[in-house]
Amino acid sequence: MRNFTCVNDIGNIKEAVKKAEYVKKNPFADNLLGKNRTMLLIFFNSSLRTRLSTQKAALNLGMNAIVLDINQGAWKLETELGVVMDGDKPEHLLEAIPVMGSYCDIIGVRSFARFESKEDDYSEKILNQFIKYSGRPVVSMEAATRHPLQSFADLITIEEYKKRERPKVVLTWAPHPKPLPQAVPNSFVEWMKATDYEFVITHPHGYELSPEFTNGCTIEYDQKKAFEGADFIYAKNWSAYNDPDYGKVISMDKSWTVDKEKMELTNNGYFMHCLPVRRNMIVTDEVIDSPNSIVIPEAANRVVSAQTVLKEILLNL
Ligand code: AN0
Ligand code: CP
Repeated sequence: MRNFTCVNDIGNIKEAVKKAEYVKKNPFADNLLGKNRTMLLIFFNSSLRTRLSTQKAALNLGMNAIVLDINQGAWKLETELGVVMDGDKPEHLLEAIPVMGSYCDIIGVRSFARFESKEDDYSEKILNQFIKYSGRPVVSMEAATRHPLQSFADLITIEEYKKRERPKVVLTWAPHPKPLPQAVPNSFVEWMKATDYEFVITHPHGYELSPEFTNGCTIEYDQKKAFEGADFIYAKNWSAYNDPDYGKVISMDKSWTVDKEKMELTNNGYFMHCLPVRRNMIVTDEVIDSPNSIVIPEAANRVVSAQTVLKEILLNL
């Protein structure tokens, strides 16, 4: 593996889960692999889990980690090509990226969808510039369309908790006051499609995700019907994908909040969410505080997914 930006980069998914299980059981087995190597983590957006778990993963592999928050202390970066730079941005990505590459061996990048242009977001304009100009392996720490380190951790978590070979997994939209990217659900769909699980997506009309991701998936507009017999409920809000509403909140329908009554329709199912989560919008206190909520072990597995990925990249440097 050189870059890690989507499910295809991980190769065989069953082997990837086995590698992750090994990493989880033996977190310091490769603590010399990253000796004298530096990982640079670049954040264009806020983060708690990704920031900490990816650093922890790098440290477990013996790497040094440097973190840069682009919006706090760095020069504002121009991202458009061919513009006259007479505005408020003193530096262009075209210089900044290779300079950052010269200081490290692996680059992690977090750059969310900006919702200014669907085409720019869905062509992964920023992430691809890092791949093109940094000269280094690039790891997506949530880009415009995907969050693969999260999805890999989600898969590892489902494999740990599943009680039957082919569990029923349901991705449900839930309400949220601010527009959020489609990256987490897109990515989750992509990883679930790579398994042999029974997988169902449920959301209100108008919240259809890009067919590039959901092609071939079962979509059920009746949330309660979707929940019936589910082993895992994966809740997430996302903003509209379809034009003319791209990037907008078109409904905050609280009847979609995950509550106890709906969880009772499931097969004693587990509740999952990538976090951060807004309580009593996405999910009631009662559900997230219940023994069936596995959001904390899910977040803990972010170290495991990151370490498994970084180890593969280091082995191929
Ligand atoms: C982000 C999102 O929905 O993509 C990050 C989730 C990991 N969430 C927020 O911005 C609240
Ligand atoms: N789940 C996740 O990526 O969380 P952060 O945004 O806090 O990194």
